[in-house]
Amino acid sequence: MHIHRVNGKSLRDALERARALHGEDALVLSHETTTFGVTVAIGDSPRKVEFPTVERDVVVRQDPGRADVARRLAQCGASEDFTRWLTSELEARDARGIGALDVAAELCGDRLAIAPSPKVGQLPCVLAFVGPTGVGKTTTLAKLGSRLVRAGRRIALVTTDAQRAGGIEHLGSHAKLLQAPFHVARTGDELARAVEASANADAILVDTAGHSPRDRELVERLAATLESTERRVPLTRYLVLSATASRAALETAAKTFQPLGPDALAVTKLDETREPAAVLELAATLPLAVAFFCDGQDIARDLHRPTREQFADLFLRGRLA
Ligand SMILES: Nc1nc2c(ncn2[C@@H]2O[C@H](COP(=O)(O)OP(=O)(O)O)[C@@H](O)[C@H]2O)c(=O)[nH]1
Ligand SMILES: [Mg+2]
Repeated sequence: MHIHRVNGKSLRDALERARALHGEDALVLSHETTTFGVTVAIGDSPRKVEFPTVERDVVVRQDPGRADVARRLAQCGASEDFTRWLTSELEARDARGIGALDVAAELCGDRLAIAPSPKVGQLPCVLAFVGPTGVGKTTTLAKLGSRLVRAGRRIALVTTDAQRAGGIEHLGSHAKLLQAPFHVARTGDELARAVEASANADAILVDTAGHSPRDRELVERLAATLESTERRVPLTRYLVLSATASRAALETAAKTFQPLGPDALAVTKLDETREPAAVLELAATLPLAVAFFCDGQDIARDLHRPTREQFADLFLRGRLA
């Protein structure tokens, strides 16, 4: 693409001269006010672009760099509020042209709070995974278990998901693969006993049954169970949410599991969507830091500690780089 600069007394004047000189297909890249008037930067582009008029086109006001950011946000399913916030921040920073994307990435990255790594210390720490059904609680637990084992940690696995058919077997099969002790805890007392029996483990990973928003009672019971465990040993509650869930479902889940007092978020299924903005925006607004990003079913590979760059990539490219 060739870039040409065209001057005019005003923006309208510069645009009209640019159109006369370079035709209807020319792309307006940026404009700036100088002491002599207005200069517009024009690119010869093979693409057919609508030539913006001064009165109506946001592209002129925003510049193509900002328009590109807005288009990327729309593609990843960002809300109007978020898009408005980000583009107004770009405007406030006078970020334009090819620089706009870099500034947008920085602004998105700044919205991520990163939870600390699981504190594996002197006492066995308990790491519990809670959340709606089918979001990937058991899988994420197994991924973290696999990572801890590879780091030379001793782990024990406990499931409280004993009512549902297959709940025990699912975690049990992971325990077998990881060669880790495995306990089933149907009550708070049984969970306490499982924790006591795992005194020589560095980390005790606790799986829970998924709850629907209507299961308030079950959530409260689970909250009480985890609370009684926390009185004995350090406990971290990970709220697991799927990137494929709708904005409404995510908000409901956050509300439903709020009484459990989650400490951090694990975001799963980032490989299954190109529109992860709903879960990202929720992560950016909840007072909860993100502990893990998951992007696949491979237990040994698809668990990542989040970075600001990844968070920005998800907003601006729809996927982990
Ligand atoms: N593509 C993909 N699938 C996942 C991911 N995490 C979990 N799953 C799959 O989602 C399904 C439900 O996972 P599961 O761990 O049983 O969910 P739970 O009901 O919350 O325990 C299984 O088929 C998992 O393999 C992920 O990050 N990406
Ligand atoms: Mg499960």
